[in-house]
Amino acid sequence: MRYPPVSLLRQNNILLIRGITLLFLSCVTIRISLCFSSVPSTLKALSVDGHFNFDEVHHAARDFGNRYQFLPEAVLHPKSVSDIATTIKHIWQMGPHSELTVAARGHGHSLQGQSQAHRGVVINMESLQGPDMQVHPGNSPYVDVSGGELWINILHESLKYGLAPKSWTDYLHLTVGGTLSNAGVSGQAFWHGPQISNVHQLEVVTGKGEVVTCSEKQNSDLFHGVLGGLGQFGIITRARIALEPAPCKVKWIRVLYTDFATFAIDQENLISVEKTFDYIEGFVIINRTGLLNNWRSSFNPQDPVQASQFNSDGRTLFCLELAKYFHQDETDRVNQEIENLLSQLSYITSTLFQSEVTYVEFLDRVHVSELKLRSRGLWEVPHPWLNLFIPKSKIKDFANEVFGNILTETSNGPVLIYPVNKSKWDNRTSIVIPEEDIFYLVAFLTSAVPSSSGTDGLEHILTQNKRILEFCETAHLGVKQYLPHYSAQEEWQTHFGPRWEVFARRKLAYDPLALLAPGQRIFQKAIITFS
Ligand code: ZME
Repeated sequence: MRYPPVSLLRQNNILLIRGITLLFLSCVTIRISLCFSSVPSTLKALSVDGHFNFDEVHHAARDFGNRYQFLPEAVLHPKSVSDIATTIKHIWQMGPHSELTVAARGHGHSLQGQSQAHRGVVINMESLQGPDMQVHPGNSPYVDVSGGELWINILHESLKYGLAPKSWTDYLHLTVGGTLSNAGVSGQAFWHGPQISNVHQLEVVTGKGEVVTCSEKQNSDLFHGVLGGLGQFGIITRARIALEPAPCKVKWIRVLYTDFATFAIDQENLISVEKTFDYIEGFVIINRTGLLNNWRSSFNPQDPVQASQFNSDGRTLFCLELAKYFHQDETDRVNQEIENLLSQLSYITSTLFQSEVTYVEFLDRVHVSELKLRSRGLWEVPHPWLNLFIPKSKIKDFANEVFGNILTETSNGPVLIYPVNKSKWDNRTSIVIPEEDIFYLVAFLTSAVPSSSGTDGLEHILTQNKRILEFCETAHLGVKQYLPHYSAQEEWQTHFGPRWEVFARRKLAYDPLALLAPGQRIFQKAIITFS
């Protein structure tokens, strides 16, 4: 490396801190008030449309991952964007003499405390009201939404106009700001790209408390930085999301393979041709039984005995999952197209399962699993999830080792595996992906379920995750983590590779005190105390 970027950043930080310190030293009264007033009272003095809560803060110390808990000092329930700007500007103006940091919390689905702020301020983004969701029909339709809006609500609102977003996550009870700070990947991503490739404009509150509208044309560096930016450059308060005409119904198809290479060839062909399915995913079946793994019944409750003829003999199976969208009056055409596409695949003939569901039923499918798991107390358990992007050229090596040697028993929760096209990802955004034109998303979505013996299997799952990561490392697979988590800045630099320089420059530009999203553990707020 030509120069150490961390020290560049630290140096710049110190320059900035010096400037601020001079300012404070010249203004004794401000300095005294900052030193001696407690954190809550300075926040209490702020005039906001919503409110701060200093007592009920425990929910904001938890997330879906259920593994890390850091209590914030306060939770802001903002009503307006200016509430967020006022709060951040206040903390920014306190300078490096306070340890206050700020985390935006959407629906709380981070996995390792990314939406938490230890002794800081958590902003409850779902409280943010702002202007109502506004659908704009026309030639290139879009919807303007709050950053705290859930995707499920956007679906229902846009459907009133016969429209819907193009690119999704598997689970829709997540906020717009949350998924756009990561990427937002599901079975549409091979064609439309991730959700961050389907946004026209953002409104962002930076780490200096400035409200900035940004797009490809306007403040484009901030726009690209924030997309996939892990919350490091600003809080997404509004977003303009691309829409398309929505289908009414979906043909939902699953077919099985015993040979991984055959499965992968079919997936790669399907994502590479022009006329193809609207949704392409896949998952691994490792000797499974039990509720979390009961894919057959969740797939088609009307037909509980489907595929029972097929005996896998304890072998690992690979399930290709496909969907084709259509309108009621297009049944003949869609059946013909599906038949054509399926005739080019090499799955085990007796394993074709088809069902027909509404578009909403299809998109909101994971919510069905959620309700089942909740009813059994299996939702609020630790989720030591591991998500990886793996270059196409290495996916066989990965599958052989991981599905052949490391994961030999059933896991609680799905293991997803499907390829996407890099051409649909914008390399100006902050997301880090492998170098190749096609790479796979592999997602180990494991739940640590308490057993009668009192253990929850968490340690075992963490050990397996570690073995998987260590294999990727030693075999030089060129893997990148999705929804990455690291504790040390050196590890983050390795994650970003040549993109670290841009990431660190953007941090200095938009959040120079490192107030935002401290739970990512990429940058640390420098705290200066008087001696
Ligand atoms: C905890 C749980 C996750 C139950 C079902 N899931 C999922 N199922 C299928 N695809 C998913 C998923 N979570 C993310 N993607």
